[in-house]
Amino acid sequence: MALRINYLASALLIASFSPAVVFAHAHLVSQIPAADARVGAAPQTLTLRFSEDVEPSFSGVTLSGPQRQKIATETARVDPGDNRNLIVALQATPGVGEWRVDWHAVSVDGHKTHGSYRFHVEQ
Ligand SMILES: [Cu+2]
Repeated sequence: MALRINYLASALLIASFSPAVVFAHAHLVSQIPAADARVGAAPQTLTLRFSEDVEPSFSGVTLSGPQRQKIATETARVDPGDNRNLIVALQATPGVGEWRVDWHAVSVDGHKTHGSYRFHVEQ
């Protein structure tokens, strides 16, 4: 009986310390450039901030331009100190116009999420 109670207590303790593993999906919280932003300087990298830690090797973006041209990206990585920040370096500079970011992410609990947003590069 004591053993069983210990087991339950341990399970509860583990659950209370790892809510991300138990519940969470990685939802996009914010991004740089921000969704619907009009930026004067074209970005060299995209930073996507998620609600949970993400696995960079299973997460990334597709960047599509005003003429549906695509800009290739480097392999996605995360901030060394914060696995909620996905950082994607661009292999070329986006020109003037509206750009669409289609993102996909896998959180540390293995769940997949995806979505898209746009930003605008001004002259
Ligand atoms: Cu999840």
